[in-house]
Amino acid sequence: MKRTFTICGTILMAAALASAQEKPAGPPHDMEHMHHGGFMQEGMHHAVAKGVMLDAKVDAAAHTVTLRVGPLNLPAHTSHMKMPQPPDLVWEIPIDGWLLAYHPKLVYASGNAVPGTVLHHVAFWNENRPDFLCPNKEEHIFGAGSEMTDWAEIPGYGYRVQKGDKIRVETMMHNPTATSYDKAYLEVQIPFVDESAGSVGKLIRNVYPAWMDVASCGNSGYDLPAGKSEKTGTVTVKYDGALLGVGGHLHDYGKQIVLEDVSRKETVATLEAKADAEGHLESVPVKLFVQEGGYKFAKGDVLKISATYDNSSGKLLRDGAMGIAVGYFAAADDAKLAALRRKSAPPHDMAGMSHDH
Ligand SMILES: [Cu+2]
Repeated sequence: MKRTFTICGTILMAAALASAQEKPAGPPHDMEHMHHGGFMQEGMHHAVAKGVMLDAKVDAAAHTVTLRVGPLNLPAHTSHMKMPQPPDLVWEIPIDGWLLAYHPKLVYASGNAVPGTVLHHVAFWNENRPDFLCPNKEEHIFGAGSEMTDWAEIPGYGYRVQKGDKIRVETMMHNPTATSYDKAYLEVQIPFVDESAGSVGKLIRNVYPAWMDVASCGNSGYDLPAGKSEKTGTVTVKYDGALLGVGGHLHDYGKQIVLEDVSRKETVATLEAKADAEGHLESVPVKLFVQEGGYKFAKGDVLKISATYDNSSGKLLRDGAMGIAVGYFAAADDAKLAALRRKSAPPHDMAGMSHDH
């Protein structure tokens, strides 16, 4: 089936930050193309890596599932365009309950670590739910880039899942290093609560990932001009609720991401990126509002997102930038957000996403 976007992402929460990206995956009705998990970026197909599987191991006693994508063969000095990429893989949720956190790492079969820098991005999409801010997209429940952002648990909160939900796992690798890595695995550890185990014992409130993008509800990637630049976008909140925290996703040369509630004339967060001397992005901070019960949003509030860059490369970088504020949202009336669920995956020909790249 057609995959409408790919992500290069990372989120945040409690010392985690955010990152994400989605791109149109190809022309509409390009079923064959996507069925084989190919991506299309800048008009090129990625070759598909052979023999890459998704393995899910549930440790019922530890209430943790470990997902493993691999084996991945990663020759040195290979861009994400040249690297054969894993196909989209689907993890079928085995429980009714909540996912609490996401802990990504790269390892060999032996368990030895592989540097995170070979991960271009990984993204998890819930095919059974639309995004609550941008319903033309699927709900993007987890993302990480080379910084291997850890999505820590927020005590008292979790992401509601139902048995049989289909989580599409999109993985893109590259290897900018001089070392080849062979038979590596991407591992994501996910602590969960199983409702039927009868041991919930505490109230878990539902949270929803909120991706607030300078591209509004469109394709996240954009061309980065040389020198200083700023891009802004808006998105309208459709539900009363509270943002529990917010991080940001930028690419190299990114300086700052600002989230404002223009209806209230308030700045929600100003996040200053950290970068090295060459402008390579190192991190974007996370601002938490959990203590004060979250930053309140009202239905109808218009959020403005601004990303500033200073591209010192001296040239325009095609599709080189993204600017996304990423947070967790808790609705005042959870029933409304819970109801966004749908029985099956969308036709993947979703409005607004059919433009090609
Ligand atoms: Cu990105």
